[in-house]
Amino acid sequence: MATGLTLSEQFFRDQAASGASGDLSTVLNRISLAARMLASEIMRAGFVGKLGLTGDSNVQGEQVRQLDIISNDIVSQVMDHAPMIAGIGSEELEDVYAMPGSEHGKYVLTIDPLDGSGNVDVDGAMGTIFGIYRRPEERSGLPADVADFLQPGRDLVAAGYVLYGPSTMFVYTAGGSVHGFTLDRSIGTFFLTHPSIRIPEGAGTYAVNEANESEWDDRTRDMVATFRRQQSRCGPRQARYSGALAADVHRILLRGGVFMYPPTSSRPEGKLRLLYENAPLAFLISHAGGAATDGRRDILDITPTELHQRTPLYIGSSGDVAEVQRLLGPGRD
Ligand code: P6P
Repeated sequence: MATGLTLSEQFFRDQAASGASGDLSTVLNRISLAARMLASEIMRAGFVGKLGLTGDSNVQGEQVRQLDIISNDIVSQVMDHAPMIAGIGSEELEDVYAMPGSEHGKYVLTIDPLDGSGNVDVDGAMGTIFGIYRRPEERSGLPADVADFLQPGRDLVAAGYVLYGPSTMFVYTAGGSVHGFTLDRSIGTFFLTHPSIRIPEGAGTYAVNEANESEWDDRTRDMVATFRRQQSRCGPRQARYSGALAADVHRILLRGGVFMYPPTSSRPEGKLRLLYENAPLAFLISHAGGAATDGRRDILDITPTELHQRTPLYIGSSGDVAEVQRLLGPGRD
């Protein structure tokens, strides 16, 4: 059985250090509860026939899997008991879910409840990605709506991800260091296993779906080829790509490197969503010494104009992200 600092104890240390009221700790503990519930669902999905497609598609136009619905329901149910959360912006919901009776909640939650769910029926890694914003003062008392969410990632108060892999990990920052916790399933408790994570420089992997090459512009094609031919200034890189953003970013956070989802001819704004994928991960990685850009701007400086806005994403070691930017050149329209 694991021992050491638990996730809840770390939340309260963060709270004591910042003199916070405890509301944020409560929200983070609720996310941890949802993560443990979802980890259990994922482990049993194969036995209880919860894999596979529902036959519907979501606001993203993507095929919905049973576990996508289950994960979103778990998040909504768990957050129903967190009156400090006024509303949820979820990948699975077209509009903001305004929490009944929580109009005075101090925070709003952005979340991709089960990122990479396409991996579920091949037993691949998946993740939950989340971000917590403070509501604008003037909106307190009103039902949450999209206006609460149109904030740049730099204004996040906390962000992180849960990784459902061979082990279940909870990796987050509340504005300070990035800490990683591993779930001891036997007692349902997350224990600190990766304190104060700093992303390595000059090592690691590059992650990109090279099957999209025919849809990239020339600069993108040449930039990726430079990494592939081991000719970037960053030195030799192995290629690793899992189809689950949280899993690829986790590898890069621990070993260094860069994840890329460039714009394509069919998706000129990129595939990944700013509010509940790119910005929370950019906030986290920046607190581990890394960087994230859309190819022109720091992800953290982009103020969304809509809930499901997409941007290109290049995220990882600062030196690698700078090299991507150099190779893409400044003059991108
Ligand atoms: P592609 C999963 O669908 C996801 O949103 C991310 O988790 C992942 O990084 C990306 O899309 C994979 O997209 O087009 O390479 O299959």
